[in-house]
Amino acid sequence: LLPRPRREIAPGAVHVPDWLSAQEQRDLVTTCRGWRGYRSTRLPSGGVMSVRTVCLGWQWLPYRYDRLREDGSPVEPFPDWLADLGRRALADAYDRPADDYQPDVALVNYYDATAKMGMHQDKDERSTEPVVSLSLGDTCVFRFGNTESRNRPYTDVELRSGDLFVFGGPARLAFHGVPKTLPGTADPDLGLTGRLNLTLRVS
Ligand code: AKG
Repeated sequence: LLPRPRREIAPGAVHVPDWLSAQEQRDLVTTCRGWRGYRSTRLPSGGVMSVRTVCLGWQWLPYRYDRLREDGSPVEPFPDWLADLGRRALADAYDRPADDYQPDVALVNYYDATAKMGMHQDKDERSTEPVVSLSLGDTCVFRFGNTESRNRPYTDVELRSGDLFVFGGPARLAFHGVPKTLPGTADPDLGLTGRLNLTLRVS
C-alpha cells in the first residue's frame, strides 16, 4: 500500500496521514481510557451532542471555557507531555519550529458507531493559535469547509487512526464537522471500538 501523502486541504489546513505510530496510538488510547467523566454535552439550543467528551485543562461549556465542570468537579489537568506532542505535531504539519505553541486545553471526543458532529467553527478560544487534531480508532469522514458558512465549498477528508490534522492561520475559523464515522474500520489490535479525537487548543 502506498503511504498517503501529506496534503494541504486549504491554506493553513494540513492533513498528515499516519502521524502516530501504532505503539503511540495504543498508548494514547490507554491514556484516554484513564480520563474520567466522558459525557454528552447539552447545548443551549436544547440539543444534546452525540459525541461523549472529556476536557483537559479547561472545561468547554457551550460556548465558553470554565475552570470547573458542570457538576462543579475539577477539570482533568492538561499534561505537559500532551503540550510537547502538540508542538511536535504543529512543527511537522507546518514544517517549521513550533516551540512557542502552548496548548492548554484539549477536547477528547468519543464517537460510537452512530455519533457525528455538525458543521461548526471553533471560536470559543480567545487565542488565534492553530488547532491540532489527532484521530484514533475508526476512520471518519471529516468535512473541512470555509470561514463564511457551513455550506459548500468544503472538502471531505478520511481521517484514519493515527492521522494528524492541523488548522490555523486563514483556516483557523473554517467550519468543520464529522458527518459520519465508518464503524468497524479500526485495527482490532488497537482495542478501541469506535473513534476518539483529541483537539489541542490554546484557550
Ligand atoms: C471539534 O472538536 O471541534 C471537532 O470538530 C472534532 C473533529 C473530529 O472529531 O475529528
